[in-house]
Amino acid sequence: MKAKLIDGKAVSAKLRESLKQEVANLAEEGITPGLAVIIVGDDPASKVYVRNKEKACEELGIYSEKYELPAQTTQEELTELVKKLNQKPDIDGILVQLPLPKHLDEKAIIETISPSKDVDAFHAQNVGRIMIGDYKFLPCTPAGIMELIASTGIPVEGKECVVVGRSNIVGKPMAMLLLHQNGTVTICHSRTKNLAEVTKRADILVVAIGKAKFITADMVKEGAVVIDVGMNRDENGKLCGDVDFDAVCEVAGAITPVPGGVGPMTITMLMRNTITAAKG
Ligand code: L34
Repeated sequence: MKAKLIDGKAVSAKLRESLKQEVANLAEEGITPGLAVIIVGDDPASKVYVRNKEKACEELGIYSEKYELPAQTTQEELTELVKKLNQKPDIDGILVQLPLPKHLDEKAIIETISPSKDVDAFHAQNVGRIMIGDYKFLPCTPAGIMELIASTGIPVEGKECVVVGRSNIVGKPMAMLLLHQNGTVTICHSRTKNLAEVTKRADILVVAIGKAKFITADMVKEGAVVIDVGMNRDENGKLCGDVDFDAVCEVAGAITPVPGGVGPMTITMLMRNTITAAKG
């Protein structure tokens, strides 16, 4: 193996140490950050992610509430719960775990969350703030990826950055954060022509498409930093990313594993955002 492993668990553990200290400092002022997580239905993967969020709260001393709602929950019921949490004084952050069951209007629910408690930074107001570079929260996954890139010591400035995937949750904000750090950014998606040609230009390659082992060694530049946001199961049911890890390791300069890469960082950034929200 040629590539250096970017250890998301280790970077995360280090950041969580300082967040823990921040929570302790807030406690002296009588402030306890509080996070409410809502999960609708029983998608097993979502349950694992939510459980990991709860555990992180416990570890840091953040108060948390979990609302597990049945799959058949109505738009009105979910809206009412979000509105109640918007008013709840001990709750600083509200997170509605996505994806929601098909019959629910995700966009409308997100817009119901008070922007000041929107620790995912998915509300249109927060998205707009990020676009103009005047924000309080960054979306957790892209923010975590910026920390992972920083941990390599490689500056983003002037680099060819290629983001594969254009979701509102990862691809689009990711591109914006790389741009804020003066990267030259290209966003690729399902209609991109000659994808391999574009990805091969990347000094920093971020992949968030949800297709197991989609990025092969021939698509990666020698020495590139490769960030794998994918969370897929391979033919044997084993967790794997969007990048063909074993093969790409022989080409890349640094690479994130799945699991133990982006996932733990997403949760750490959620903790950071909750603390930020609690500070007011
Ligand atoms: N609202 N919905 C909202 N906010 C989010 O930030 C998310 N995301 C994505 C899905 N839906 C969301 C998450 O929380 C993805 N995601 C997430 C969070 C944690 C992990 C993965 C995805 C995680 O803990 N990953 C572990 C492995 C977990 C396992 O064993 O299955 C890891 O080491 O990568």
